[in-house]
Amino acid sequence: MSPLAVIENVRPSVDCGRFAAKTTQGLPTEISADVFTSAHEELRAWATLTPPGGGRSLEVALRPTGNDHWVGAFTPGRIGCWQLTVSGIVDDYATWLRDTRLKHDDGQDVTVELEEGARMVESRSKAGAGSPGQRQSLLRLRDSLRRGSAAARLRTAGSAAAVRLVTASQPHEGAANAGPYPLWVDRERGGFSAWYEMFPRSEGAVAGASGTFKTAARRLPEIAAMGFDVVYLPPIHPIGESFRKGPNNTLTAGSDDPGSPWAIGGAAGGHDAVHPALGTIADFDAFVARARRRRLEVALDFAVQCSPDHPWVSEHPEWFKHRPDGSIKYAENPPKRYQDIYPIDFDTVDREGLWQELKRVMRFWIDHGVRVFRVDNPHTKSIEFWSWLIEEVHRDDPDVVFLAEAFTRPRVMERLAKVGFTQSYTYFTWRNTKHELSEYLWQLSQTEMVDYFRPNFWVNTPDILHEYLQLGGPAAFRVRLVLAAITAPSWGMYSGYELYEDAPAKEGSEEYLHSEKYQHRPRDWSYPGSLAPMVRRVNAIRGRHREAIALLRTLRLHYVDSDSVLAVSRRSDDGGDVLLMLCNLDPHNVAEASCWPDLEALGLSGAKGLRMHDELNDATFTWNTQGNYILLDPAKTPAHVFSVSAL
Ligand code: Z3D
Repeated sequence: MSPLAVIENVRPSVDCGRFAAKTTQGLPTEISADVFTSAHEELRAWATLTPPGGGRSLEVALRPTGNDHWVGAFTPGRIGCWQLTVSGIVDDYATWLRDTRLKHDDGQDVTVELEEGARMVESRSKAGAGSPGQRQSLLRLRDSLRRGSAAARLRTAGSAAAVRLVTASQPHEGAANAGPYPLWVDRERGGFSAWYEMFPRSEGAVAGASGTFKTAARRLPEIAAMGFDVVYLPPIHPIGESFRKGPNNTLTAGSDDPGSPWAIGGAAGGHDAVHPALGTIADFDAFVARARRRRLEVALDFAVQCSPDHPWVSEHPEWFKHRPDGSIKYAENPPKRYQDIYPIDFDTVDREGLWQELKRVMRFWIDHGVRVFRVDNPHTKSIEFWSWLIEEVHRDDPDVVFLAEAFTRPRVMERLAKVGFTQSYTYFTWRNTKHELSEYLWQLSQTEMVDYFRPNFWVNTPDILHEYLQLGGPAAFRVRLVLAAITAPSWGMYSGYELYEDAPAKEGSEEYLHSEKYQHRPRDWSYPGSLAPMVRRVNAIRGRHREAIALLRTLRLHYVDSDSVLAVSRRSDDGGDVLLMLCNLDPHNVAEASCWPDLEALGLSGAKGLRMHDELNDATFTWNTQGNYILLDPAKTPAHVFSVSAL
């Protein structure tokens, strides 16, 4: 009996298979494991992938890369939940062949060994694994292992045809198996997306009057032209009047103030209604249809909370926690206070009723063509609930994408990803130095997080205008644009960014002055110096290098002898497409530096020199394999985005 192989560290997997790992349709997915025995047997290892709903499994051979590590790859075609199993088996024939050759080369007599080989081949023919034809071939091989000189017999035994024949006939009974591990496959948008956030009520707003879905739709062609594929709308539902917030987060609103869209619910309805000022549900459908014609998907906000005027507050008082005096405490996300909304009690006695209603709401919007949801503050709600909801929705609609707006502790953000969120907001906004970015990119791409946590890098949000942007001028906006869009598979931008809006509510605040969260902000998009053309150029680079940008695990950092220049490469699985981005993170000063590209990391080990085509600035350079001089003037361009090839 051969020893049973040991299998460890199967990837992608999450917490030993407790949660599904993630990958994306059409994206080469690496499978790896450590497979070994205590002794020196030759092994074979392979992965079996069972598609969603059963059906024919795929078998992927794994190859050893040294140190008992085995690697293979497959490209999933179907979305949904696959099952991954890794198997390993002692390859008796290969072990026998290797040892017999060694003895023979050493001058030892191998007559008995050759007979052992012949018998092994014979027993394979009896095991009956193959076709009658294969059995015949095995018997012929057996006979030739008994004829001629030892050298000739060993040559026959080691021929490619013989090895293939005997390998195929090996029964799998003695194999060790690890798994199955669930592997969730999303459609492309789950793993590769460019988001644009806009408040529809601002587009076409005039003094005191809201913009509408109709006026907002006029903006869609420009959003599409910038190269975005998701247009995300903050809540579009009726807004409460009780405790409505006024401009600049004041606690009293004037009669013309529209209130925060996240204060959901009023006389006109709740989560399944549209704000009358925006139009009707038919107008919303038309907006979705117009977006689709531009290849834009509409993403809605899923914010589980209620204005005091929401119908649920009177219809389902048990869904809220009441204090001894009968009042309900407003919601918080310390230190932030949301005085205009009530939180929902996910542990209500009517948990079933509440959860089903929330699922119904989501289904309502799915039926209106919405397949992407940005989930508001999920970390202040029940993780169990999200796990349940996402599974329920994915059962019928595996194409629905969930973005978690969780800005909290790492473990909580990771858990939300594990229970099914497709993508997550990140700390990117607060990672501005070379050291911070290097560490963060390393963590997201080179640790096990890459198996389940898909970062979406936002350059700004209505809640986050980072000091870097407040103080850095247009150059800072260009820097963060390139960083987000080139280093992350998914990125996002909140409107106004292209106009370099940088005024904070007050010194030291990350909130915008005159924030659009509390008032209409119609904008003049025709501003001559707008960043829009550069956004378009950067998104176009993404479009030309989809796989390299979507594949986070091949991201690498490269050495540059300057603290203000970051060098990051992105690479397709087969190395056929390689990008190297160099970015001057200092928006105020010219950077002069030298870069030593890590050729092995680029998959270009043997190259004598490199052809560097800068797709951002349309220029071509020749690099050597040592230090290469670069100069980046933030007043002109903060970065090179090179498409790299060997000379
Ligand atoms: C954020 C939301 C907005 C305002 C608050 C207001 C609240 C409710 C927040 C709560 C979650 C999420 C959103 N981070 O904009 O806060 O900023 O002042 O009280 O109306 O809405 O939903 O991005």
